[in-house]
Amino acid sequence: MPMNTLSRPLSRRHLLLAGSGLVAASLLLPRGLSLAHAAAPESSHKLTAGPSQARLAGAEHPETPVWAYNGTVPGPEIRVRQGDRLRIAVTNTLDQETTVHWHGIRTPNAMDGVPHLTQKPIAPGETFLYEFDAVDAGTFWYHPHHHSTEQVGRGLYGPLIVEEREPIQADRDVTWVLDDWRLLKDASISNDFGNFMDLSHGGRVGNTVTINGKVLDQVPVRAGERVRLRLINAANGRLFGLRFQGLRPMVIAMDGHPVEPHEPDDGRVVIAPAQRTDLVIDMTGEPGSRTTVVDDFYPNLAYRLVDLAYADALPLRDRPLEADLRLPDNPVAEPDLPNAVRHEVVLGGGMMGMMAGAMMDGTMTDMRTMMRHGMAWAINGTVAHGHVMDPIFTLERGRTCVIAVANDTAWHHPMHLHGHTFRVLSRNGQPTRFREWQDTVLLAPKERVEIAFVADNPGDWMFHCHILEHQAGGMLSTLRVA
Ligand SMILES: [Cu+2]
Repeated sequence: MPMNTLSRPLSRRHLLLAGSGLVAASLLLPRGLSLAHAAAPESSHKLTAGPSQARLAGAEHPETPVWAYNGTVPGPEIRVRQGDRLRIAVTNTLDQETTVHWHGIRTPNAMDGVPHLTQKPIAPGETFLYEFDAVDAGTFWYHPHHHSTEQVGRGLYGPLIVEEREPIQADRDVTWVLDDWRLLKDASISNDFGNFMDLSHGGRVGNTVTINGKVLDQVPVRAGERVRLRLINAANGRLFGLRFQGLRPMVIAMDGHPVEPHEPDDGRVVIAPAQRTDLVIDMTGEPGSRTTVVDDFYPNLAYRLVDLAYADALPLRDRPLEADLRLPDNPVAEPDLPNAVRHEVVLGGGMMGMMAGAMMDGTMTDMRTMMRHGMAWAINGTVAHGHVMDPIFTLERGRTCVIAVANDTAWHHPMHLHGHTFRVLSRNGQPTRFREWQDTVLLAPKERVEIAFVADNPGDWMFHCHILEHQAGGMLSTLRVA
């Protein structure tokens, strides 16, 4: 006899839900079947993309004309609690079309902000309402997915923080959005976006690095305090390798998702374009002292990013807090590896690569001709033009997929998958230590990486390099979940 679900004995899961109410219940429902419309607290926001001015480089330099959300770089920090329903009205006052992509958030496909693939771009003067549930807690960000090299490069981005229902203990929760800019002598932005040099090499790397839209000399800290520092790399092409001299930062989340708390390899926090890293740092220095944060990702180009300047006040505590650093898991489906379908993705092209040619607009095209058309990269032998294309493969909904990605180029590529969060299983055949959840995985030159995820979010999803010039130069693809 069929049983009414309400008459079933309560499972542990139901008991857990009973304690946390309907909001939590909506988190565990299959995607697309959300009760949250009725139950979740709503969080409404307005973003207006348009021209503005920002004092990026300090008082001794003129203001820089930028494109910004609500007039500021970065745009406003949107901060909600896990399970909230976000309603964000985006108005376009630029003189070109735009969209907004909610990077790392597992939204329904129609809310993913990919022009022509998931929505009609927002025309100048128009408003589009994005609406989705914040299913996962963590550090995310938002940015256009249309003409990204220029729109992101001129300052259109902002942080989106989803707080855990039970956050870890810290004295302060601080966000640093990192970016770099190519500024001319008058502090205006060099308008050589998408030039072929950047596009075929490492992307657009600037000459001015900002934290939250400003070149900073120092940030104030207090001896003895515990800071949760959320790093977001919003740069087009620059990778960061941060050393917090004299301190021992602990990585607690990658791309927003919890990871076994650990010290970064070699004490250096590497963060590629679009990636996020949450750190916990105990400020163990003396009152009145300073310590330096150095970025030495490019070894010959190491520089001082900023100083941490301790207040003269007595230490907040004698020794570091003993509170647990582990964040609660997000409701991401665990990959079923024994029954996974496997696919291979090969990244090719770029300068100093071996690629002879690739399929471009349906025709086999040699590298020289590709370059004449301003294209330089391929995924599985195909150069992508725009966002609408045949998927490189189709996944059955609910099935686990393992993708073996091989970087056949001489360059770094942070590869971003939309709509899903994956585990990074291995690098060059060696299992990863933390099987970290990510939405953007960095591949070093010639590196091979395996990722795994449950294809539980239906739609056509981008899988692309987040060095925005590589994306513009052809390094993007889609995969379909049907
Ligand atoms: Cu790339």
